[in-house]
Order: sequence, then C-alpha cells, then structure tokens
Amino acid sequence: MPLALLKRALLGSRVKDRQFIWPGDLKKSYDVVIIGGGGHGLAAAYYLAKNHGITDVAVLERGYVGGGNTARNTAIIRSNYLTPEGVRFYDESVRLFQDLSFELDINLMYSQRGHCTLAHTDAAIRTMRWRAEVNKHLGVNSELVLRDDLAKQVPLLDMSEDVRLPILGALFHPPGSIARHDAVAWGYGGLASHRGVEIHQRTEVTGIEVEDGKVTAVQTNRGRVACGRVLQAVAGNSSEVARMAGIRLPITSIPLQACVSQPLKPFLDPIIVSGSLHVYVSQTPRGELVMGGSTDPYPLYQTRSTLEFKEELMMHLLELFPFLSEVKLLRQWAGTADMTPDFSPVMGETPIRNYYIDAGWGTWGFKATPVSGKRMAETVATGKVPDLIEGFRLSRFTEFDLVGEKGAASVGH
Ligand code: PYC
Repeated sequence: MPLALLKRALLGSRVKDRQFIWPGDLKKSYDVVIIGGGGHGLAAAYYLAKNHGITDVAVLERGYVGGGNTARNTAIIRSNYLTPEGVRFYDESVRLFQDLSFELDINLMYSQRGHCTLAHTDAAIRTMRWRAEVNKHLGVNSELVLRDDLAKQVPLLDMSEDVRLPILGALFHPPGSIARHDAVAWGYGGLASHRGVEIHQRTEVTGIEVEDGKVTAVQTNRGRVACGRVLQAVAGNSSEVARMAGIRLPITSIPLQACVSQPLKPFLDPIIVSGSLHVYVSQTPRGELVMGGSTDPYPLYQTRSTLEFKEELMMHLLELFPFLSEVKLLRQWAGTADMTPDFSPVMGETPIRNYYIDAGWGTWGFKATPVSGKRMAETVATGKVPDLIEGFRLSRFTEFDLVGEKGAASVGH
C-alpha cells in the first residue's frame, strides 16, 4: 500500500499538498530546460532534482501535463525483449516500477500480472524460446509454456485446434505488469515541483537557438528562455522539435490506436499478446479490458480514432475470447508512435552540444518512463552517457550498429 494511504489512514489528515506548484512567469534563464511535460520529461526533472541536486529546471509543456502519449498508451510494463541492450534497459525500468508507488507516494495502481506472448506457429515457438533464453541469461524471468499449461493459466482463452490460428504455446514473463499511466506523470511532476522544478504548461517551444554548435536558448510562445542544457522528450513530435535545433532524426511518426471496454467481472489475470492476430489485451483492476492492435498503415500526425481499427481489433479479439461478443466499448483513442528503423529508442547526446534527446519510443514509451528519466537525468547532469543507454545513441544509425528489436513487438507494424 502506498505510504500516503497508510499515513492518511493513521493521521486522518491530508499528508501533503498533491497539487503541482504553479510557477508564475518564465524566468529569463534556467540551468536545464526540458521540452515535454509527459512522463519521460517529468521523470527526468524529478531525478535531476533528487539524484543530482539540480533544481534550476523548467519543464515546458505545450499542452497539459501527461496529455500526450503518456495518457495514450495501454500501460503495459515488461522487459522480455530480444536484444541484450533492450532486456537490460527495460529490466531496470521494471525494477523501478515495482517500488514507484512508494517512491512517489501516489497509488499508481501497479499490478503485476504476468505477460503472455502467444505463439501460433512452430517458427513463433522458436522465437519465443530464443527470447526466453536471452531473457534468462540476463536474469529476467521468462519461459516458454506449452498449450496445456497455458490453458490452465488462462482458462477462458480459446484453445481450440480447429481455428484459423491455433495457439501452440506462449512466452510467459511473470514480471509483466500494468499501472495507471497518467498517475506516473502526476507523481513525478508533483514531487519534482515540490523540489523546486518549474512546470510550465501551455508553453510551446517555437524555436531553438544554437551558437557555435551549442544550444543557448529556446524561444516559446511566452518569450525567450536562455539555458545551459536542453533535454528534448516529446514523444510523437520528436522530428519536428529536433528540426528546430537543426537535427534530422531517422523517425517516422505513425498513429497507434487503442480502446477500452465496459468493466467486466475479473476473468483475465495475465496480459495477453498475439502478434499474429494483431491484438493485445489486459484487464484493469476496475475490470475494463484495455486493448490495442497494429499501428495504422500510414504516417500521420493526428490522434483520431477509426472504425476500421475497431472492427479489425474486435474480430481478432473474438478469435481469442469468443464469449466477449456482446461486450460494449467505452472509449477509443490514439497516440503517435515515433518509429526508428531498428525499433529501438534514441537516447543521449546529439550533434548539438548540451542538447540531449529522448525519442524514438515507437510502441514502448510508457514502460521506459522511470529508467529513461533516471538515465537521461544522469546524462544531462554529468555529461556522460551511462553504459545502460549507450547502445541507443543517435549516431548508431550512421555507424551501422543497430539494435534490432522488431521481434519483441507486441504490435504489428
Ligand atoms: O510493448 O507491450 C508493449 C506494447 C503494447 C502495446 C504497445 N506496446
């Protein structure tokens, strides 16, 4: 139970002001400017203040806190990746998530369920076995389970053999979890602001000033702000913001849609993913099914929902759980996935001195929030890129040193 709940129960009073501290006008300059008030930017602000004592920080958010991709994902946390770089990185995030409700003193509704990636073909079974071996080698709990064990674990999953894509087994990853995504941003933002970080909402960056190869200021709709260092963390808009600094990113931005059903009696413990059926689904502690499928088949900067997505997703969901045919959907939404050619993120330095980047999250941004915040804060504070994120450097694309992670996607691309 988060400490705040316990304190409130015992003291019977309000423990601390949960609201962000609203800053007034922008100052003329800051040591660090963070562009983007989503989970990643706010987590970096929090760790800058907490781990490095750097509090002369402004987070600039063009909308409202956590209103972008932070609230537009399906809130899945896991580390069952394919590459050693990916497994190590997301494993640190999973570990940070496990204690995050305590650390941030807010109920993140963190719920560890296990994560099952279904295999419908012999080739998929081989890939799951490979992923399980890479995971285990790096200390991450994953194993291949075959039909009979899976049927016991998820009794309502349709295990019929006379269907289009029978289920042969799954990669089972016990640490797989879900959490309340916007609360993660609120938690980091609230504590960062109480440590002195200024969070400026409705503050849009309109230009980035660079002198002699070094960032010196950002221009905003509320005036110019000089700065020593900048961290860009604007999922879904990375290419546009980087372009203002003269940086070209190898990123394509593609809509990723999702939806949520009416609440149902709990029947689904693990998160279920089928790459072949293009569907992933989890049941929240409130009983709703949170579901998603493939990215849209075209690049676009729009977060609109389509009927095609819903129809296709429901068709595939019913192949797994036919008894859900009468269930109503409550809500549909979309985020923007910034996809890189190797399906891994971009973190660290850029060709502009003191301009750091956290981008290219594709379909894995939410689950990386704590680790990217912590490690990007370390990078900005020390000027040294931690080993854990070195593999994700921007220059890998010109060095032909890619980190191919497509095989670990839950989402069809
Ligand atoms: O990586 O687990 C995942 C995921 C699910 C939906 C989008 N990404």
